[in-house]
Amino acid sequence: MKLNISILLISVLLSAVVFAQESIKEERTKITSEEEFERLFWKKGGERLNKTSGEISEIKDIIIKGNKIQTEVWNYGSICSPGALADVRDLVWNGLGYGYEFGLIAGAKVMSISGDSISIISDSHVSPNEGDYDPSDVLKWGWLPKAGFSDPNENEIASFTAGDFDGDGKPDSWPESWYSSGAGKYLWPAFLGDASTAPDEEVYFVIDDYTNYEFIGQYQPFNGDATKGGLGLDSDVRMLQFNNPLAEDLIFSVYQMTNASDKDLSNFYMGMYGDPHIGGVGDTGDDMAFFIPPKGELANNFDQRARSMVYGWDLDFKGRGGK
Ligand SMILES: [Ca+2]
Ligand SMILES: [Ca+2]
Ligand SMILES: [Ca+2]
Repeated sequence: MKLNISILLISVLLSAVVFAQESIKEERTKITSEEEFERLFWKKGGERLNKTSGEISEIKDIIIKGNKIQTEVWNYGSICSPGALADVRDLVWNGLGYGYEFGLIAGAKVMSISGDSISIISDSHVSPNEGDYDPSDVLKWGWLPKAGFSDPNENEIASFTAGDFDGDGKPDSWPESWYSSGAGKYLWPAFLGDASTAPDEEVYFVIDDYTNYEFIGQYQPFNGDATKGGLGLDSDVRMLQFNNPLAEDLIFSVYQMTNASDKDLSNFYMGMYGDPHIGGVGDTGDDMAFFIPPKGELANNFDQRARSMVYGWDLDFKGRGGK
């Protein structure tokens, strides 16, 4: 099976304090038909995107605040980044910072050209001394954003609530290609469609792992093409926020990943790593974490719906400076 699509839904649960929500939200129209989606994005999944590789020049970020969580998102798979949020853009932990970095990781065991079994892993770590980079620490050997999913003249990732500050009818961070001549306006490629459950904020971007050249001499995902490395993975990425009281302290990260390569991937894993930094810089020594397994002795004390979950906490329930 060449096409290997998997969807990962991760909830990041953070306790929160109320902050002022921006009350002005422009009315937006979303794509609701399969035909319109395919016109703008070609066919879902498959080989639509593998012509171009992700690029360093496409790296952008955005601060999202669609509910009680305000955080920074980078368009190569990371939520937060080392040192970027610090105590500035954080309204959850009372000025202590709450995220060093969260991000996407995917890997597979494949057969090399010489017949050896090798494991290739693509990560989104921002810092060269934590993630995979080329020897000069410049090119990310992992996830990078593809061009075409935001306005090339804007610094922000496209988001559902993006402003139209120049008044030209196009939300400023959206790419020109999202204009629908049939609808006579720009349409948001909504994940959930135009339903009552539509999120209050949504960001959308597309990434690939083609610049992961660590094993390019031993494994080429696209036959005869040594310019593309990694596993040959494309992924649509969405971050969703709902202002509903049931979900106001959650961010949903949805990755729709496609094996766009010429080869099968039979031994494949994907997931998310995270460093929640609970209590802020200087109080990370007592950050704790646990995984509640789906069943067994360690799961018995937990409600069924709480299982298969990773969570973190601060050991003494106090952050830096006693906060
Ligand atoms: Ca505009
Ligand atoms: Ca701590
Ligand atoms: Ca502490």
